[in-house]
Amino acid sequence: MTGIRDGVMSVLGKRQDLRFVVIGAGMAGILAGIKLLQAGYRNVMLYEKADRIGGTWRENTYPGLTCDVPSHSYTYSFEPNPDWTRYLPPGAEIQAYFERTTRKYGVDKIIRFNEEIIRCEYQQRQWHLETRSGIRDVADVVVAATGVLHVPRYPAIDGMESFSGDLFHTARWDHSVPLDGRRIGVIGTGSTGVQIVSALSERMQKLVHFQRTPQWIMPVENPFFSEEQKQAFRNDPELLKYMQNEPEYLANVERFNNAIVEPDSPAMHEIEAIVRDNLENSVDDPVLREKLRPNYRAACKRLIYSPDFYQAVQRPAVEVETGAIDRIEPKGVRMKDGTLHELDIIALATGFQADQFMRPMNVTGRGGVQLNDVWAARPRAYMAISIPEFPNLFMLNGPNGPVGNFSLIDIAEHQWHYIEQLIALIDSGKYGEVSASKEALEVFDSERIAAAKRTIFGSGCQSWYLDAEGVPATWPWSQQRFYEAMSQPDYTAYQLVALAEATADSAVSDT
Ligand code: N01
Repeated sequence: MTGIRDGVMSVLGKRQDLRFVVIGAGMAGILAGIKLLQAGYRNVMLYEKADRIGGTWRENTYPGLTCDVPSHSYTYSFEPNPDWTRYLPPGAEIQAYFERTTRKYGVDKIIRFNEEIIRCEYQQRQWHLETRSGIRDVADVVVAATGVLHVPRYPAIDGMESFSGDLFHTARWDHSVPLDGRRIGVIGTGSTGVQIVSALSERMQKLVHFQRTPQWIMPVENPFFSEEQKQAFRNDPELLKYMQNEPEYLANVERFNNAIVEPDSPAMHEIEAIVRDNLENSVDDPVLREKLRPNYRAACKRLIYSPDFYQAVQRPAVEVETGAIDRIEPKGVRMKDGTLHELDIIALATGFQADQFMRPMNVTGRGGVQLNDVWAARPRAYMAISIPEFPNLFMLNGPNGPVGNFSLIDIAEHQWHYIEQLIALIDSGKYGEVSASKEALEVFDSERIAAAKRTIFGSGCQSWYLDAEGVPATWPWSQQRFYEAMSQPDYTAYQLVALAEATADSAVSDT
């Protein structure tokens, strides 16, 4: 189908009047804004529900917040940063990096803050959008960059409202609440809970870590970059480029990805041996060690990288509570065995509803099709990017894309490379509507599901990677296959409606 591509490339730029709306000003939305401006489009608007950019890095500010991807790899490929202070970037530095980059590329001038899109409806060949405050907009192309983990999941524990201290979800950390020398309970042992416990274990008078399921912990070092090193990065762009694409890190990511899709590979057995040794060698007390030992395979849940979690849980002020929670009472957390943990603060590190994506936005596609109906069983999209009957709407970090211990920035950049080729079809003036065909999605999704069940994520544990039917909601093939898939769309998988035809149809529906 290169004919389609060649044909449209020759007339590129014909429709520079195209109106783009990008939903969300987190990492992916900012990327879309930068790329659209760089491509020469001037009619671009980003809508952001909050009062600042940053997405997950704006919302999460809990103590210890750190990205587990090395700093220099957690950057846009076109915007290296010589000033990272540590091997693993602290959340506040990532937020500052995105704010700086947004300004540098002029994206800050095209964002409307405090405007949550609540309705997005396809009518007469365009998307009609409405924000919560009542602003209306019309776009030719919508890029949904709404993020994956943005709706906090609150646990169903009785009595939460009765607690007399401070209780909040970790993505809503209340910084007005003093911490030092007080008693805190942290419920949850995902990446978030582990980072918080590690950060607070020496500050609290008492810290109870409520662990429903233990986690495998991958050891990692997190050294500071010296002033000399940062100066060298500033002086030498080649060195900085090297750091961004550090061969050892890239090889590790590739090995890790291959291990995920081949759970019985030597690479996966190697990962298992490392985390097992970490547990055996780091935790002295045999009773605590057994409490911390998972009964499922490493990397089945998202693998946790931590330099100091095992040290933290062995500090005198820390207690790992593995019993079942009965309820929350005014004074603290009551266990099923009757024990009461008296606390001043309870932090709910209980994760996110990972299947929401654009929702709760009300999205209506061609012919009145409702996204909520299409996604009733599970969110699906061809290549994680396009949904049949939702033309000219493309997703960054959409459902069933790659998730794991690697940079989502890299994923979003590859996805953008793919999306811009779809936009070129619309921009050419030849095609009025571009969306994946139903047949292509069916084939893609059935192959994806079959492969996903064979990944390590499907090896028998509970995690946010699993969809409502227990199938890993991820890209289940190699990283290489993802890069190849994103290099150029297979246009035969798309329903392409000629502009003339789409316009005629909309004229009919107008009458
Ligand atoms: O959430 P999670 P998270 N009673 O869903 C427990 C990214 N991230 O916020 O395992 C008791 O992983 C639940 O227990 P169980 C990263 O992608 C990245 O920690 O279901 N416990 C689990 O322990 C990560 O994977 C970084 O039995 C309850 C925990 O809450 C994703 O965010 C840093 C419970 C939830 O774990 C989500 O991580 C931080 C209940 N009723 C986050 N309900 C980086 O470093 C739930 N739990 C890049």
